[in-house]
Amino acid sequence: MNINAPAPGLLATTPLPTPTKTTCAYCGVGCGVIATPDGLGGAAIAGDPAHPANLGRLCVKGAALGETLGTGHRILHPAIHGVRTTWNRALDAVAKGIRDTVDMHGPDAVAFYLSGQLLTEDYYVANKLMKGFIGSSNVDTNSRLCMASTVAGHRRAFGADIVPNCYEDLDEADLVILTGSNTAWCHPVLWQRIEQAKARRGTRIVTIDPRRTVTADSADLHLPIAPGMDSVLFARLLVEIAERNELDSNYIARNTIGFDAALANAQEIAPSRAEAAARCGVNEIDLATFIEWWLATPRTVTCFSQGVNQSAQGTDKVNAILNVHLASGRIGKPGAGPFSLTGQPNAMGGREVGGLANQLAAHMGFSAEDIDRVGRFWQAPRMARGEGKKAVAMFEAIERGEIKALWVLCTNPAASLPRADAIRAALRKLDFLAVSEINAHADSLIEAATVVLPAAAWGEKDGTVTNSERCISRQRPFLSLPGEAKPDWWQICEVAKRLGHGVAFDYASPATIFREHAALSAFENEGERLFDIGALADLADEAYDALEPVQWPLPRGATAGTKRLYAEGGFTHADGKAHFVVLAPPVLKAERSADYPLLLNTGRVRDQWHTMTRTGLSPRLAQHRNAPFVEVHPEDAARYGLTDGDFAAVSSPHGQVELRVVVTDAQQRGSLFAPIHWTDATAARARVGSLIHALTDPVSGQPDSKAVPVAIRPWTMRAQGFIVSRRRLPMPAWLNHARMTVDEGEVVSFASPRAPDALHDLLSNWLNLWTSPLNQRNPASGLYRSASLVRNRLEILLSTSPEPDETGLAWATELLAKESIDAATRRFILAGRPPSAAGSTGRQVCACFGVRSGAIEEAARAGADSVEAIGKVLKAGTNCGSCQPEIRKLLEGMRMGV
Ligand SMILES: Nc1nc2c(c(=O)[nH]1)N[C@H]1C(S)=C(S)[C@@H](COP(=O)(O)OP(=O)(O)OC[C@H]3O[C@@H](n4cnc5c(=O)[nH]c(N)nc54)[C@H](O)[C@@H]3O)O[C@H]1N2
Ligand SMILES: Nc1nc2c(c(=O)[nH]1)N[C@H]1C(S)=C(S)[C@@H](COP(=O)(O)OP(=O)(O)OC[C@H]3O[C@@H](n4cnc5c(=O)[nH]c(N)nc54)[C@H](O)[C@@H]3O)O[C@H]1N2
Ligand code: SF4
Ligand SMILES: [Mo]
Repeated sequence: MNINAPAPGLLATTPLPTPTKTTCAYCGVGCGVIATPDGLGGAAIAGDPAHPANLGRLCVKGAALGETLGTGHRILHPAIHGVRTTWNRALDAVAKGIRDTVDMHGPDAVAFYLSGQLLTEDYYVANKLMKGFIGSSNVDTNSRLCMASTVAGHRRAFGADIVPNCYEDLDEADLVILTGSNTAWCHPVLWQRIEQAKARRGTRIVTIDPRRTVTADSADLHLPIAPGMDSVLFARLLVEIAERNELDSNYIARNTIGFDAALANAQEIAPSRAEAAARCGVNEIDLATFIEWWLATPRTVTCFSQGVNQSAQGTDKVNAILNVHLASGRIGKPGAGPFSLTGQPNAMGGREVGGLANQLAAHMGFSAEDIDRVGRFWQAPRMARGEGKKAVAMFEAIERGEIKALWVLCTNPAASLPRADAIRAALRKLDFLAVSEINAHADSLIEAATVVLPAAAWGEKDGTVTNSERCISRQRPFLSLPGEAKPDWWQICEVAKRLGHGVAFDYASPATIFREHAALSAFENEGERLFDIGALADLADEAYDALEPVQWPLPRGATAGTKRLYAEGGFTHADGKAHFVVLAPPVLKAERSADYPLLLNTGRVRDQWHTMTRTGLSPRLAQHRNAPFVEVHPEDAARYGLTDGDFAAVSSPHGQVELRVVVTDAQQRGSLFAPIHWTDATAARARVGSLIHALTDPVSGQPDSKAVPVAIRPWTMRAQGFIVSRRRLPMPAWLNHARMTVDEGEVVSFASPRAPDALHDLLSNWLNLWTSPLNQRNPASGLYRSASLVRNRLEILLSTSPEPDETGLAWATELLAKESIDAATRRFILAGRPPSAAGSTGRQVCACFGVRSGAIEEAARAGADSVEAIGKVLKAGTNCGSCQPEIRKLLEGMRMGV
């Protein structure tokens, strides 16, 4: 790619002619994708059968990547204070913002906030600029909210941030423990591998999660652990491994230190099985089963994710898991090891370059020796001397006015950081804020920005990512850059040049950056640092372009990657040993109180990605869960006067949201669950980040976003309704609403404490529907309809009623596709009723083939009583397979008469 070529026209219509192999934009599984551009700015997407992560599989988000391309939502030009400008002026402004701040307040008044969705090359130059040339370590990343506890846990135990195992171990395990991981929804392709192992070799699955997730539903054993108590469970496991003489004493003696102290500590934490079970809130028999299975199964993999990391004692939770694997020598072996499931596509790459504030670069820290080595390698004039501020502390420093200039790339702290409302206010206090972003509707961060820089998106970006199993893969471009968008690495280098560092940032391409990154990993590295990809330091441009997925370490001279580490010891601590870690007493750091009697747990749904700036563009993905919600246990619902389908206000000392209530016994008593995806761009009063406390883990600095004390109360809505529209509508902020993309436009569902007639009047005014001849008011039934047609096609349809009208909504959405609306249909529009509602009832289960629960139930009643049979009749579940667990659950529910 010639980055200095004049910007192409507005539309990305000059595709490369051939199918391009690249890597999925989403999760840390890092699936290989083959994208075939259609010449119109879109592309057909298929799984890459040759990629070791997925062997051709894709989950529904990956399969729908083609629906998220296009440029309608993109930022196409740089802007200063909201006014379009040239790149030159924009970059000058960023350089000036940084320089002025450094001159007046010193380098620590400047910060970068990065993202695990940046490519390694972007990350490398940002980290180099800040830590070697601006002279501060205030570079942190959203990985602080995601993987920081794992990083800290790995470093405490192993001496380096190493994932010792690989995906093949999931195929080869006999017991897979999934703790704090909703794998079926968040790492679906790994889940498919685990399910296949189950079918092939009878692998048992244990889920440890306070909620009975879809993952837990498909497991052989579910331990519904009390929030935060994981360390008690794993401490008890350690004690029983020792008591039953199942320790790997050879491994412990040869390769570790600190076992006796760790065992004594575990005995203190979990002195008896009964006590451990009680503290964890699990049945003692289930705990016994879990322990027996562990003892009986050498091939055990423990996968962990955010239920472990996002905790006030997250690092201890990680080490509790690592302790038992070390004690039984189950590490780095085929089918056996602890396995951190990474969140973002390149969280690992960011960790490799040292993009966290408490690392320097390439797995080096802030020892005098490391600072000197990196300084010489970079020929850096102004090396940072110590750790910088971790994300939460960084934004607190912004609130206090200590950090005055900030550059945010590829993340949205105004939605995803704890205390999101306060973060918004703090961002407005900055003297200077630059935002590199792709989506023009990315909530309000953009409004606060001094300079907005249009970035290259997936499909245009060019570089590398590393997945959960240390596998480096290429992301290759297959679309040209739209408008004036430019890759993040280019933006950073251009600013560096303007700060006077032209020589150090004179990169012709991502390949040039990658070679330097690889060379740094090998620089004066005699094996002290396992992160060594020296073999890639001399890659020619063509070889970089053609780079096949490869797992590090890959030191100079190596011809093949490394699948597993540490089976024979060789740890990265100076003494070569793994260190058992003594844990602090496990307690809930923020308890329930009279004012805030419940704990809010937050996380993900199957078909959306974070703040929905990509997945929100796909009609297929919008169907699975189409509006924000809060899950409540039936007893809590009764206690707080909540009804399924009605609204509730959820509040903490930091904010309030109003969400639709889902009553379910999958939820634990005393806890709530709400998804993180909806922001002010896609909804109103639903940004759960505004409720989250700033409580962090003392070692990793990772916020606890899984157990936040909150209150809940009914929020009475007298009117409900929807707007079906051909184009994106501005919506009033006072109205509780949620948007979803549909094939020919969007649907906004809404609810309000106002009466239906009053609300309908306000909204028809807002939407200019007064003059339309299509107006129907029916005070007796409370049903109000207004529509406008343009050239006989439906433009906007507004429907207000006392109760939600799912059937009417599904039907109205289909009307958008109609070429013309005939007289009969107009009558139906006004009556608010389709001629027949067959086939379109219930929620969408299979996003690939648009199959709803109603159709599945109908087919099941007609005899299709297995997932396979449903697949045969309706095709549901036969493409990406992501919905198979839900189909199974639906069928089981029917069998049990639920
Ligand atoms: N569909 C989808 N997939 C994604 C993403 C997405 O946005 N959407 N994001 C990606 C990213 S960045 C990440 S980090 C991963 C996250 O992947 P996961 O960690 O699997 O997802 P979460 O839903 O955040 O949380 C996992 C589970 O932890 C449980 N949990 C809460 N508290 C505790 C506890 O104290 N102990 C235990 N054992 N469990 C607890 C929650 O109930 C939840 O079911 O997903 C990645 N994949
Ligand atoms: N309460 C609560 N909070 C959480 C979590 C939780 O479970 N609960 N999870 C945490 C976790 S694990 C994570 S990873 C974070 C995620 O939180 P964020 O990182 O804030 O979420 P994203 O929506 O992924 O933000 C990425 C932004 O970058 C833009 N973008 C996409 N591609 C590019 C690109 O190539 N270049 C540039 N410059 N911009 C791009 C997108 O449009 C989007 O606005 O949320 C964290 N916050
Ligand atoms: S599992 Fe799905 S979201 Fe994750 S990388 Fe693979 S296709 Fe993408
Ligand atoms: Mo994440």
